[in-house]
Amino acid sequence: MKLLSSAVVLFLVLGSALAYKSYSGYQVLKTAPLTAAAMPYINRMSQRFDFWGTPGVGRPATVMVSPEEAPVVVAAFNRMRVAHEVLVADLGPQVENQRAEREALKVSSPSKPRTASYDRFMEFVEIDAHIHETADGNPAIASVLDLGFSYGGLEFHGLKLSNGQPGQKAVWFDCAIHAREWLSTPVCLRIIDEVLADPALRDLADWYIMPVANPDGYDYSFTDDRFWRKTRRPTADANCPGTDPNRNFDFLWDAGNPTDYCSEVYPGTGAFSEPEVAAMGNFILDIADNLVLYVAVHSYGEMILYPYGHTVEPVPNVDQLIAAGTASADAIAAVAGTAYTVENSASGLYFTYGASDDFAYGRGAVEFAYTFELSAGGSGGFDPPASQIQPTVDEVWPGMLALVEYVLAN
Ligand code: 0X9
Ligand code: ZN
Repeated sequence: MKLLSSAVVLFLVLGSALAYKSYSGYQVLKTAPLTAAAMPYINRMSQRFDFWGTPGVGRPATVMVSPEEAPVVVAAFNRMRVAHEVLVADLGPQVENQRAEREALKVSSPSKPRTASYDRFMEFVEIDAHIHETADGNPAIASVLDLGFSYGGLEFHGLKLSNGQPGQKAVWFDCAIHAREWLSTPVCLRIIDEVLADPALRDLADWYIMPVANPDGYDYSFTDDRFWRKTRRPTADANCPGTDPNRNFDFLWDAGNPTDYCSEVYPGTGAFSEPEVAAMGNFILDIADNLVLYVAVHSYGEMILYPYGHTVEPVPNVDQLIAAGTASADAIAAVAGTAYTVENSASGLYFTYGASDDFAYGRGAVEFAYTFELSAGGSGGFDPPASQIQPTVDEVWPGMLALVEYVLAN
């Protein structure tokens, strides 16, 4: 009997290790700071290859390549005179080590967390339980935002924190719409902790917070593939499921997106084709009258990006957007010196269509809309160690607070 159960345990451990995508032989290439002349080319390349972070003029770009892609990308960079170097020669060991570390830290009963954890990355099921417990334990303040179900049948939940006064202005934060950007979720969890603890914050505004805006993708990045970005709904190409939710919003959806199903920025078959994006977008429109601030938390780049992503033409309240963004960046820098830049999403000549911030601003008429790109970490950027969570939330929360205070005072 003992032998049998050991065999079962061994099978399960090996099974889960085998199921996890191996990045053995994958590389991360880093370019020299990009020139404006290189940007049209980088824009096109980014539709086919997995660029990490937001490429921009004057900044190096990083791109992850499989063993098959590496020679193609290297040859293309050489032909286009884009200087580059190998940043990570083999992603495999790091991905595997971090997975093993997570297994070791795993809690025995993930559906029962009392508090948010900042010493490890929480799984979807834990976060969902945490959201429910928070609402159940604080019925006068907290309620579950029920946005239905993800394509894969996970409950699509956020939290509303409010003093209950009707007609209050509202602020919105969503995290992990890109599955692999794990550092973002703890930022949302920290906002929840702070607003729960401080009635004055609830007197400022109603707070809408979605810690995991892409449940299927987030869960899949824990169980199967560390660098999964998109949703999980199948496409017409059986080899390439998933849509980039941040290209699927109903704002300029079809203006310039790729049609390649395998692209990391594949925008879906139509605006709001993804159930999660439709639910979130429609909810934002429902509360848009009261919503004064929309924030999407992503990684990485240490940037506070404001609309629009499809043009470098300044929007009407650009000065206010910059002033509020700068107040936030200053508050972040005051903690540990991390320098976030405040930029127009397209200022690096990296153009996007159908993104959530532009939707909130352009369709929802939410006056202040931003994407925060947090710090990079780990091998090349997208797999920060758990030890980076606490310093990140410690410096970003004051930035979020300064932003909210600025927006509500202006
Ligand atoms: O490209 C994106 O969706 C975001 N960068 S990421 O590396 N996290 O994928 C940036 C979105 C910024 N907003 C717009 N471009 N509208
Ligand atoms: Zn992102």
